[in-house]
Amino acid sequence: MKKLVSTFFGLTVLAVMSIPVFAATDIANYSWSMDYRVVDGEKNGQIHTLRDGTIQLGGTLNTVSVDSGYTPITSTVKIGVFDQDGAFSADDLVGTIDVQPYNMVGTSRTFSKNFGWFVADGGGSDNRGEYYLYLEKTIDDNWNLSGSGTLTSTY
Ligand SMILES: [Ca+2]
Ligand SMILES: [Ca+2]
Repeated sequence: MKKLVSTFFGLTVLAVMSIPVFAATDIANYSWSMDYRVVDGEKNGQIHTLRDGTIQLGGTLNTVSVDSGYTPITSTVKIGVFDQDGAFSADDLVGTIDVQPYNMVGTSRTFSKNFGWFVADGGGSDNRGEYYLYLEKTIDDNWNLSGSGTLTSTY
């Protein structure tokens, strides 16, 4: 019985390990800083072209400094990933993640989220999407932030 279990386990490990052989990943690096309430990656020209696939966002969010009048509790940052969709239709939201910065200057926290499989442009022409980050707080809480990380597509 013991032998049967270990054999089965061995086969499972083999199956899992074989997956990366067929997968490739596009990796885009991003960075931003937020002194007010909104950072629009599209406006800032940070557009990342990735193949259609499983889209993942990972990174760190740094608490950089405070301005006078800062709130005791930091406001949550909603980070959205969008796919540009041309001039005549709204960009498509891939997904969002809420991250609350630590309320201490000089600290940083990490985050990651898997948004699942995403097909850009409704399955259009080149099997690629043009992605950007859009970050927003509900108020300017006078905490100044920065962040960096990767946006990846595994296909
Ligand atoms: Ca500020
Ligand atoms: Ca697009």
